[in-house]
Amino acid sequence: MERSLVLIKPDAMQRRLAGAIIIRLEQRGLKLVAIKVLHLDKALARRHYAVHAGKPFFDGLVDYVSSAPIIAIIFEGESAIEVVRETMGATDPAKAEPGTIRGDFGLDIERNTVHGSDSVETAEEEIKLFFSQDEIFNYQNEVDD
Ligand code: IDP
Ligand code: MG
Repeated sequence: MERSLVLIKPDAMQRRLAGAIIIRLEQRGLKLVAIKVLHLDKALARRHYAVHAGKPFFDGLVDYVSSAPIIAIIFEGESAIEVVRETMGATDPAKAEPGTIRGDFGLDIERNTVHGSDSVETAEEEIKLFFSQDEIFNYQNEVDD
């Protein structure tokens, strides 16, 4: 079973889209196993996006994701990483398919509403940045059977 770290980014929180986004991911069959509201400080924002350090958009991205509270969620399920990425759509909302979260709600390539892990390895690292073990829940959904 895979896990993906999802962030509901400041632009979505500002527009009260958190519920609409969570519903879409639950409806794909993903199980919510951890969730919290937090205000990222710049140090954590830089660590989370470390792979983009040095790119022209890095400083702006760090300012944006630390500008207001966000929600961090762990979704679990079969192929959770791919399912989340498909449901989010392309990075640039203008290129994302209609019906995807970013296609429907994204504002621009930076303020694109959600984050989802891009591989099993990055998911593990990202989950450790945001959650301790006792904040992550193991439980069965009856529909799983
Ligand atoms: P992803 O979120 O689809 O994995 P990445 O390329 O990993 O996309 O970029 C991380 C985040 O950085 C994006 O979600 C977006 O918020 C921001 N970003 C990516 N490319 C640009 C850009 O060209 N200008 C401004 N912000 C960008
Ligand atoms: Mg990425």
